[in-house]
Amino acid sequence: MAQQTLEYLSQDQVDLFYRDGYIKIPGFLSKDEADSLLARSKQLLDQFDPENHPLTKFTTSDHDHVGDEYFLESGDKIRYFLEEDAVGADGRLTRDKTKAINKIGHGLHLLDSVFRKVTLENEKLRSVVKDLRFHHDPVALQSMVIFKQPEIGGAVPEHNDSTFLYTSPPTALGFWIPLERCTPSNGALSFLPGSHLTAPITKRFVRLARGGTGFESVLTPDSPKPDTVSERNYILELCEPGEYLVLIHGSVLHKSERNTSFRTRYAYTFHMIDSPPYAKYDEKNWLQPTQSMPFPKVLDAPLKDTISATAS
Ligand SMILES: O=C(O)CCC(=O)C(=O)O
Repeated sequence: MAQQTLEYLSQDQVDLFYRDGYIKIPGFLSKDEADSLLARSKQLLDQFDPENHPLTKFTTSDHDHVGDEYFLESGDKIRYFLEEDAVGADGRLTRDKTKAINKIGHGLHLLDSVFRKVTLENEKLRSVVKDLRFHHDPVALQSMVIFKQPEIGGAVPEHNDSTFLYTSPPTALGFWIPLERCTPSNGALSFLPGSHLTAPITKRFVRLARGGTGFESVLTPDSPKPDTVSERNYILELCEPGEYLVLIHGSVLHKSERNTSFRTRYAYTFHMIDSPPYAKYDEKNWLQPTQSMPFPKVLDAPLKDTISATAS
């Protein structure tokens, strides 16, 4: 492929992304933009009405996932998901509502003007997408604020995003923006660099025919052997609010630990996938586009040459 003219990223940044499977882009948001996302996140928390909530819990662990309608139909809505430890045996919140929410999702990028501006109405973001050439014709399919509440903010176990947003071939790409300081004790993200090249997608998160959700194997006899590396040299990425936009390859392994501190750790994240004919997104995925709200395209026109989302 001929060397392209880059609009925002440097060639070193693009190369680093494809080498490590993630990259931190410094200074992507202005302080005002980061502050407005944080302020809007707090407003949304204040608007939460616990009395009219099914008290849904969310976890990315390997156990059967929450599969209720409140979760499954949240793609084109702004819905609130609670920390597991924030609900008592009596089904009532064990703490103030603003300290009980694990995340808000999954249609912020479409429905909320503050998040929409940073996600879909952002020329800089389009330039990053074009420079990366990970997708031909990307769509933004989900967005969320992740809260990591003090003392109870649950760990997000090791995973890759293409397991949860599966296309054939895998094309998920994550965008993650810290809205508050991320420290070793409040659940900063950590990554296994290069794992997108060695750890195949082995399973996908699906809607089950009997209702609810679960995991299904995507291994075939031709699949590369699962990663057998026993030593996991995870890199912990500490950061200040709004300091970075982190781009996360859909196959790179990453995780975050429980928030054991007294401080919150808010982050805004959204994901893109490629669209047909470059990638197939099927009806097994938990998140489904609706007629009134299809997944929005990110670029005005598809890109011709891509480096490839499917390098792993
Ligand atoms: O924000 C976090 O702690 C986890 C985020 C993450 O793993 C993801 O968005 O895939």
